[in-house]
Amino acid sequence: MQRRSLLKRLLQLSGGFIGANLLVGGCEPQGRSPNLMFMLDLLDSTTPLPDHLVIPVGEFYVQSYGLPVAVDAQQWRLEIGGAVEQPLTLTLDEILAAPQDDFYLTMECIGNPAGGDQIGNALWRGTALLPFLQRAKVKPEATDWLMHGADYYETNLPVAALLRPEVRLVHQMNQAPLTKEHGYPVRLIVPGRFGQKQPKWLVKLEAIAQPKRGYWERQGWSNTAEIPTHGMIRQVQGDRVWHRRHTVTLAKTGDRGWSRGILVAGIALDQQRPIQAVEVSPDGGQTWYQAEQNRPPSPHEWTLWRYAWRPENPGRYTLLARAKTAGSTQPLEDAERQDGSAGVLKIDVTLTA
Ligand SMILES: Nc1nc2c(c(=O)[nH]1)N[C@H]1C(S)=C(S)[C@@H](COP(=O)(O)O)O[C@H]1N2
Ligand SMILES: [Mo]
Repeated sequence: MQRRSLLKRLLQLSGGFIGANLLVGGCEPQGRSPNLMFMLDLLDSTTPLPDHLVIPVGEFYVQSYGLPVAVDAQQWRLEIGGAVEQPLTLTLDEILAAPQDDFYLTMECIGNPAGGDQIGNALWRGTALLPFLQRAKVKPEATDWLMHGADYYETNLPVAALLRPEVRLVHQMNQAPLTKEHGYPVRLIVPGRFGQKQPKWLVKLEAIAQPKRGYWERQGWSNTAEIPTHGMIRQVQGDRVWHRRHTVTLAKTGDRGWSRGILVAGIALDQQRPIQAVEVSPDGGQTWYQAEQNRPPSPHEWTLWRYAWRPENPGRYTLLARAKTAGSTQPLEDAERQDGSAGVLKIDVTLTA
Protein backbone atom coordinates (compact mmCIF):
# COMPACT_ATOMS: atom_id res chain seq x y z
CA MET A 1 0.00 0.00 0.00
CA GLN A 2 0.99 3.64 0.19
CA ARG A 3 2.25 3.30 3.74
CA ARG A 4 5.82 3.70 2.58
CA SER A 5 5.02 6.75 0.56
CA LEU A 6 3.03 8.20 3.43
CA LEU A 7 6.04 7.68 5.63
CA LYS A 8 8.22 9.37 3.07
CA ARG A 9 5.82 12.24 2.82
CA LEU A 10 5.73 12.61 6.57
CA LEU A 11 9.49 12.66 6.62
CA GLN A 12 9.53 15.38 4.00
CA LEU A 13 6.96 17.38 5.91
CA SER A 14 8.75 16.97 9.19
CA GLY A 15 11.48 19.36 10.11
CA GLY A 16 14.87 18.30 11.33
CA PHE A 17 14.16 18.78 14.98
CA ILE A 18 16.45 16.76 17.22
CA GLY A 19 14.59 15.88 20.38
CA ALA A 20 16.38 15.65 23.69
CA ASN A 21 16.54 12.35 25.45
CA LEU A 22 15.18 13.26 28.83
CA LEU A 23 13.96 11.21 31.69
CA VAL A 24 13.01 11.73 35.26
CA GLY A 25 13.48 9.08 37.87
CA GLY A 26 13.97 5.40 37.05
CA CYS A 27 14.14 3.74 33.66
CA GLU A 28 17.59 5.01 32.76
CA PRO A 29 17.94 6.48 29.27
CA GLN A 30 20.22 4.94 26.68
CA GLY A 31 22.13 8.06 25.79
CA ARG A 32 20.83 8.08 22.25
CA SER A 33 18.84 11.01 21.08
CA PRO A 34 15.63 9.88 19.51
CA ASN A 35 14.23 12.31 17.05
CA LEU A 36 10.55 12.25 17.58
CA MET A 37 9.60 14.12 14.47
CA PHE A 38 6.55 16.08 15.07
CA MET A 39 7.00 19.07 12.94
CA LEU A 40 4.30 18.66 10.34
CA ASP A 41 3.12 22.00 9.09
CA LEU A 42 -0.10 21.53 10.90
CA LEU A 43 -1.08 25.19 10.84
CA ASP A 44 -1.83 24.76 7.19
CA SER A 45 -5.29 23.27 7.56
CA THR A 46 -5.17 22.04 3.97
CA THR A 47 -2.60 19.48 5.14
CA PRO A 48 -4.82 16.80 6.63
CA LEU A 49 -3.80 15.12 9.86
CA PRO A 50 -2.35 11.75 8.84
CA ASP A 51 -4.11 8.56 9.94
CA HIS A 52 -0.89 7.13 11.30
CA LEU A 53 2.35 8.75 12.31
CA VAL A 54 4.99 6.04 12.49
CA ILE A 55 8.42 6.63 14.00
CA PRO A 56 11.23 5.07 11.95
CA VAL A 57 13.05 2.35 13.87
CA GLY A 58 16.33 4.29 13.89
CA GLU A 59 14.62 7.18 15.68
CA PHE A 60 12.47 5.12 18.01
CA TYR A 61 13.38 5.47 21.67
CA VAL A 62 15.25 2.58 23.24
CA GLN A 63 14.84 1.76 26.88
CA SER A 64 16.79 -1.16 28.31
CA TYR A 65 18.10 -1.53 31.83
CA GLY A 66 21.25 -3.21 30.53
CA LEU A 67 22.96 -3.67 27.20
CA PRO A 68 20.94 -5.04 24.30
CA VAL A 69 21.41 -8.81 23.97
CA ALA A 70 22.58 -10.46 20.75
CA VAL A 71 20.31 -13.50 20.41
CA ASP A 72 20.88 -16.24 17.84
CA ALA A 73 17.43 -16.91 16.38
CA GLN A 74 18.32 -20.53 15.57
CA GLN A 75 19.21 -21.24 19.19
CA TRP A 76 16.45 -19.10 20.61
CA ARG A 77 13.54 -20.81 22.40
CA LEU A 78 10.52 -19.51 24.24
CA GLU A 79 9.58 -21.54 27.28
CA ILE A 80 6.10 -21.47 28.73
CA GLY A 81 6.40 -23.12 32.10
CA GLY A 82 6.01 -22.91 35.84
CA ALA A 83 2.50 -23.62 37.11
CA VAL A 84 1.13 -25.02 33.82
CA GLU A 85 -0.15 -28.52 32.97
CA GLN A 86 1.79 -28.84 29.75
CA PRO A 87 5.10 -26.91 29.62
CA LEU A 88 5.96 -25.81 26.06
CA THR A 89 9.16 -24.88 24.29
CA LEU A 90 8.58 -22.89 21.10
CA THR A 91 10.96 -22.17 18.25
CA LEU A 92 10.86 -19.06 16.11
CA ASP A 93 9.59 -21.14 13.16
CA GLU A 94 6.58 -22.27 15.18
CA ILE A 95 5.77 -18.67 16.01
CA LEU A 96 6.18 -17.59 12.38
CA ALA A 97 3.98 -20.48 11.19
CA ALA A 98 1.02 -19.30 13.30
CA PRO A 99 -1.47 -16.71 11.91
CA GLN A 100 0.01 -13.22 11.89
CA ASP A 101 -1.49 -9.80 12.66
CA ASP A 102 -0.20 -6.35 11.77
CA PHE A 103 -1.17 -3.64 14.20
CA TYR A 104 -0.24 -0.08 15.10
CA LEU A 105 0.63 0.47 18.72
CA THR A 106 2.24 3.30 20.62
CA MET A 107 4.93 2.31 23.10
CA GLU A 108 5.62 4.68 25.94
CA CYS A 109 7.92 4.43 28.93
CA ILE A 110 6.24 4.99 32.27
CA GLY A 111 9.12 7.35 33.08
CA ASN A 112 8.45 9.54 30.06
CA PRO A 113 8.13 13.11 31.31
CA ALA A 114 5.21 15.17 30.06
CA GLY A 115 5.94 15.97 26.45
CA GLY A 116 9.04 13.76 26.51
CA ASP A 117 10.58 11.56 23.85
CA GLN A 118 10.27 8.15 25.48
CA ILE A 119 7.30 7.39 23.27
CA GLY A 120 6.92 6.13 19.72
CA ASN A 121 4.39 4.59 17.40
CA ALA A 122 5.11 1.64 15.13
CA LEU A 123 3.48 -0.99 12.96
CA TRP A 124 4.13 -4.30 14.69
CA ARG A 125 3.67 -7.85 13.40
CA GLY A 126 3.18 -10.92 15.47
CA THR A 127 0.94 -13.79 16.48
CA ALA A 128 -1.52 -14.16 19.33
CA LEU A 129 -0.08 -15.63 22.50
CA LEU A 130 -3.43 -17.02 23.66
CA PRO A 131 -3.46 -20.31 21.66
CA PHE A 132 -0.06 -21.22 23.10
CA LEU A 133 -1.23 -20.45 26.64
CA GLN A 134 -4.32 -22.55 26.03
CA ARG A 135 -2.09 -25.45 24.98
CA ALA A 136 0.03 -25.00 28.09
CA LYS A 137 -3.07 -24.77 30.38
CA VAL A 138 -2.40 -22.58 33.37
CA LYS A 139 -2.98 -24.37 36.67
CA PRO A 140 -5.69 -22.91 38.90
CA GLU A 141 -3.21 -22.00 41.62
CA ALA A 142 -1.24 -19.68 39.31
CA THR A 143 -1.88 -16.01 40.11
CA ASP A 144 0.69 -14.21 37.95
CA TRP A 145 3.09 -14.44 35.05
CA LEU A 146 6.72 -13.62 35.38
CA MET A 147 8.01 -12.67 31.95
CA HIS A 148 11.74 -13.12 31.44
CA GLY A 149 14.09 -11.50 28.92
CA ALA A 150 17.44 -12.93 27.82
CA ASP A 151 18.98 -9.93 29.63
CA TYR A 152 17.46 -11.26 32.89
CA TYR A 153 14.86 -8.51 32.80
CA GLU A 154 11.70 -9.54 34.58
CA THR A 155 8.25 -8.04 34.61
CA ASN A 156 5.02 -9.40 36.04
CA LEU A 157 1.30 -9.34 35.27
CA PRO A 158 -1.76 -11.13 36.66
CA VAL A 159 -2.60 -14.43 34.93
CA ALA A 160 -5.70 -13.00 33.24
CA ALA A 161 -3.77 -10.07 31.73
CA LEU A 162 -2.00 -12.37 29.26
CA LEU A 163 -5.03 -14.56 28.53
CA ARG A 164 -6.34 -11.98 26.08
CA PRO A 165 -6.46 -12.24 22.29
CA GLU A 166 -4.67 -8.91 21.73
CA VAL A 167 -1.51 -9.99 23.57
CA ARG A 168 1.02 -10.94 20.90
CA LEU A 169 4.42 -12.47 20.34
CA VAL A 170 5.93 -9.80 18.11
CA HIS A 171 8.85 -10.26 15.72
CA GLN A 172 8.56 -7.29 13.34
CA MET A 173 8.58 -3.53 13.76
CA ASN A 174 7.76 -1.31 10.78
CA GLN A 175 7.86 -4.25 8.36
CA ALA A 176 11.33 -5.47 9.28
CA PRO A 177 12.54 -8.00 11.85
CA LEU A 178 12.96 -6.48 15.30
CA THR A 179 16.39 -4.94 15.68
CA LYS A 180 18.71 -6.01 18.46
CA GLU A 181 17.80 -2.90 20.48
CA HIS A 182 14.08 -3.59 20.26
CA GLY A 183 14.19 -7.23 21.33
CA TYR A 184 15.17 -9.50 18.43
CA PRO A 185 13.92 -12.09 17.77
CA VAL A 186 10.68 -11.88 19.81
CA ARG A 187 9.14 -9.55 22.34
CA LEU A 188 5.76 -9.62 23.98
CA ILE A 189 3.29 -6.80 23.47
CA VAL A 190 0.53 -6.33 26.00
CA PRO A 191 -1.65 -3.45 24.76
CA GLY A 192 -2.79 -0.84 27.26
CA ARG A 193 0.31 -1.00 29.46
CA PHE A 194 3.44 1.10 29.54
CA GLY A 195 6.66 -0.17 27.95
CA GLN A 196 7.84 -1.78 31.15
CA LYS A 197 5.30 -4.59 30.56
CA GLN A 198 6.52 -5.26 26.99
CA PRO A 199 9.50 -7.60 27.53
CA LYS A 200 12.15 -7.71 24.81
CA TRP A 201 14.32 -10.77 24.02
CA LEU A 202 11.53 -12.83 25.57
CA VAL A 203 12.75 -16.28 26.66
CA LYS A 204 10.32 -17.46 29.30
CA LEU A 205 6.77 -17.01 30.50
CA GLU A 206 6.55 -18.48 33.95
CA ALA A 207 3.22 -19.01 35.68
CA ILE A 208 3.71 -18.46 39.40
CA ALA A 209 1.56 -19.10 42.44
CA GLN A 210 3.44 -16.71 44.73
CA PRO A 211 3.26 -13.17 43.32
CA LYS A 212 6.69 -11.73 42.52
CA ARG A 213 7.50 -8.30 41.14
CA GLY A 214 9.70 -7.55 38.16
CA TYR A 215 12.74 -5.32 37.84
CA TRP A 216 11.12 -1.87 37.62
CA GLU A 217 8.20 -2.92 39.79
CA ARG A 218 10.68 -3.72 42.59
CA GLN A 219 12.07 -0.18 42.32
CA GLY A 220 8.67 1.24 43.11
CA TRP A 221 7.28 1.81 39.64
CA SER A 222 3.65 0.89 39.12
CA ASN A 223 2.87 -2.80 39.36
CA THR A 224 0.05 -2.50 36.82
CA ALA A 225 1.59 0.17 34.54
CA GLU A 226 -1.76 0.91 32.91
CA ILE A 227 -1.69 3.83 30.51
CA PRO A 228 -3.88 6.67 31.81
CA THR A 229 -5.80 9.09 29.60
CA HIS A 230 -3.18 11.65 28.68
CA GLY A 231 -2.34 14.14 26.02
CA MET A 232 0.80 16.16 25.57
CA ILE A 233 1.68 19.34 23.81
CA ARG A 234 4.79 18.70 21.74
CA GLN A 235 4.95 21.76 19.57
CA VAL A 236 4.11 25.43 19.89
CA GLN A 237 4.62 27.21 16.60
CA GLY A 238 8.14 26.18 15.59
CA ASP A 239 9.27 25.17 19.08
CA ARG A 240 9.43 21.65 20.39
CA VAL A 241 8.33 21.84 24.02
CA TRP A 242 8.52 19.52 27.01
CA HIS A 243 8.74 19.80 30.78
CA ARG A 244 12.22 21.31 30.73
CA ARG A 245 11.59 23.63 27.85
CA HIS A 246 8.21 25.08 28.54
CA THR A 247 8.89 28.75 27.86
CA VAL A 248 8.08 30.13 24.44
CA THR A 249 8.47 33.75 23.29
CA LEU A 250 6.90 34.82 20.03
CA ALA A 251 7.14 38.06 18.10
CA LYS A 252 4.01 39.59 16.65
CA THR A 253 5.09 39.67 13.03
CA GLY A 254 7.31 37.66 10.72
CA ASP A 255 7.17 34.10 9.54
CA ARG A 256 6.26 32.60 12.88
CA GLY A 257 4.62 35.75 14.24
CA TRP A 258 1.67 35.27 16.55
CA SER A 259 -0.52 37.67 14.59
CA ARG A 260 -0.81 34.91 11.98
CA GLY A 261 -1.99 32.40 14.56
CA ILE A 262 -0.10 29.97 16.75
CA LEU A 263 0.20 26.29 16.10
CA VAL A 264 -0.25 24.03 19.11
CA ALA A 265 0.10 20.32 18.33
CA GLY A 266 0.62 17.07 20.12
CA ILE A 267 -0.43 13.51 20.78
CA ALA A 268 -2.80 11.72 23.14
CA LEU A 269 -3.18 8.13 24.34
CA ASP A 270 -5.32 6.00 26.63
CA GLN A 271 -5.22 2.48 27.97
CA GLN A 272 -8.13 1.21 25.87
CA ARG A 273 -10.69 3.87 25.03
CA PRO A 274 -10.55 6.09 21.96
CA ILE A 275 -9.55 9.69 22.62
CA GLN A 276 -12.79 11.55 22.21
CA ALA A 277 -11.47 15.08 22.49
CA VAL A 278 -8.34 17.05 23.15
CA GLU A 279 -8.87 20.49 24.61
CA VAL A 280 -6.47 23.39 24.70
CA SER A 281 -6.56 26.23 27.19
CA PRO A 282 -4.61 29.45 26.60
CA ASP A 283 -5.47 30.87 30.05
CA GLY A 284 -4.28 28.32 32.57
CA GLY A 285 -7.45 26.24 32.50
CA GLN A 286 -10.27 28.79 32.64
CA THR A 287 -11.40 28.38 29.04
CA TRP A 288 -10.98 25.30 26.89
CA TYR A 289 -11.18 24.94 23.12
CA GLN A 290 -11.47 21.69 21.23
CA ALA A 291 -8.53 20.74 19.04
CA GLU A 292 -8.76 19.02 15.68
CA GLN A 293 -7.71 15.37 15.94
CA ASN A 294 -7.37 12.18 13.94
CA ARG A 295 -9.22 9.03 14.96
CA PRO A 296 -6.96 6.01 14.68
CA PRO A 297 -8.92 2.75 14.41
CA SER A 298 -7.13 1.26 17.42
CA PRO A 299 -7.16 2.98 20.81
CA HIS A 300 -3.65 1.63 21.33
CA GLU A 301 -2.25 3.99 18.72
CA TRP A 302 -1.66 7.63 19.57
CA THR A 303 -4.11 10.28 18.49
CA LEU A 304 -2.59 13.26 16.69
CA TRP A 305 -4.07 16.68 17.32
CA ARG A 306 -3.56 20.34 16.49
CA TYR A 307 -5.11 23.61 17.45
CA ALA A 308 -4.72 26.96 15.75
CA TRP A 309 -4.70 29.49 18.60
CA ARG A 310 -5.46 33.04 17.51
CA PRO A 311 -4.61 35.38 20.38
CA GLU A 312 -5.58 39.03 19.98
CA ASN A 313 -3.26 40.72 22.43
CA PRO A 314 0.36 40.56 23.48
CA GLY A 315 1.01 39.34 27.00
CA ARG A 316 1.81 36.28 29.03
CA TYR A 317 -0.26 33.14 28.70
CA THR A 318 -0.33 29.71 30.29
CA LEU A 319 -1.05 27.09 27.69
CA LEU A 320 -2.42 23.66 28.64
CA ALA A 321 -3.87 20.66 26.84
CA ARG A 322 -5.89 17.78 28.22
CA ALA A 323 -7.29 14.60 26.71
CA LYS A 324 -10.71 13.06 27.23
CA THR A 325 -12.28 9.68 26.58
CA ALA A 326 -15.92 8.65 27.06
CA GLY A 327 -15.27 8.00 30.74
CA SER A 328 -12.24 10.00 31.76
CA THR A 329 -10.67 13.45 31.65
CA GLN A 330 -6.98 13.99 32.20
CA PRO A 331 -6.59 15.69 35.58
CA LEU A 332 -4.73 18.98 35.83
CA GLU A 333 -2.09 17.70 38.16
CA ASP A 334 1.64 17.88 38.48
CA ALA A 335 3.38 17.06 35.25
CA GLU A 336 6.36 15.61 37.10
CA ARG A 337 4.61 13.02 39.18
CA GLN A 338 6.04 9.52 38.97
CA ASP A 339 4.17 6.63 37.36
CA GLY A 340 3.04 7.61 34.00
CA SER A 341 3.55 10.96 32.37
CA ALA A 342 -0.10 11.75 32.87
CA GLY A 343 0.36 15.23 34.24
CA VAL A 344 -0.56 18.30 32.29
CA LEU A 345 2.37 20.26 30.95
CA LYS A 346 2.12 24.02 31.57
CA ILE A 347 3.68 26.08 28.80
CA ASP A 348 4.50 29.73 29.52
CA VAL A 349 3.97 31.73 26.37
CA THR A 350 5.06 35.35 26.02
CA LEU A 351 3.70 37.29 23.06
CA THR A 352 5.61 40.49 22.44
CA ALA A 353 3.95 43.65 21.14
N1 LIG B 1 14.14 -7.61 28.21
C1 LIG B 1 13.84 -6.31 28.43
N2 LIG B 1 12.65 -5.85 28.03
C2 LIG B 1 12.31 -4.56 28.24
C3 LIG B 1 13.18 -3.68 28.90
C4 LIG B 1 14.44 -4.17 29.32
O1 LIG B 1 15.28 -3.46 29.89
N3 LIG B 1 14.73 -5.50 29.06
N4 LIG B 1 12.79 -2.37 29.14
C5 LIG B 1 11.35 -2.12 29.14
C6 LIG B 1 11.01 -0.70 29.15
S1 LIG B 1 11.20 0.11 30.64
C7 LIG B 1 10.46 -0.07 28.06
S2 LIG B 1 9.91 1.51 28.17
C8 LIG B 1 10.34 -0.76 26.76
C9 LIG B 1 11.00 0.04 25.66
O2 LIG B 1 10.92 -0.63 24.45
P1 LIG B 1 11.83 -0.14 23.25
O3 LIG B 1 13.26 -0.07 23.75
O4 LIG B 1 11.63 -1.11 22.15
O5 LIG B 1 11.34 1.25 22.88
O6 LIG B 1 10.93 -2.06 26.79
C10 LIG B 1 10.65 -2.79 27.96
N5 LIG B 1 11.10 -4.14 27.80
MO1 LIG C 1 10.11 2.05 30.47
